[in-house]
Amino acid sequence: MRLGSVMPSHRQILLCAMMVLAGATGLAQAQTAEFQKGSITVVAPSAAPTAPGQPHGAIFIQSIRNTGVQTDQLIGARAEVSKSMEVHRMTMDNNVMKMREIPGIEVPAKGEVSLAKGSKNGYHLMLMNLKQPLKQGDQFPVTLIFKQAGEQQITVTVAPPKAASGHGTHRH
Ligand SMILES: [Cu+2]
Repeated sequence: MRLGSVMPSHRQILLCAMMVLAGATGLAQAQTAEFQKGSITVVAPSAAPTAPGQPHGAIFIQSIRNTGVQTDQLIGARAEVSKSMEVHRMTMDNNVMKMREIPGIEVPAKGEVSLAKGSKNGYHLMLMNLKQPLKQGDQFPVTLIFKQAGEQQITVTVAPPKAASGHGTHRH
């Protein structure tokens, strides 16, 4: 029936328009991005916007889940936007924030680890020597390297990271 075939397409157009609107206002980002490969799922990776001239950028990840029975380890990463990437841990030492490169972050079997901003463990990834500033709303590909699972492609969105608790400015 003619009416029956017209109605759904109108609904599809409306849905499309709503999705475009949501994207334009940033509401689409409210949906949690997940990147799954094998037993590893990377949830909501984001990078903090950087000011012009700021040499390094930080990447935070809400959580990395491991559904496997074997403990894995995030041992490195790379991205086109920076010369190199480092796995970092931030610690508070007499109210002074320090960060250093660490060999890896354990992702427990049947468990998860958080690299969220402000999480107690202080884990994050560092984009060393950015080729250009990171602007809010930009997205860029990153390759994570796991000891067991191998390489995993994710898309990182530049957005002010949701802090679990205030940790002040991120400095080197
Ligand atoms: Cu760092």
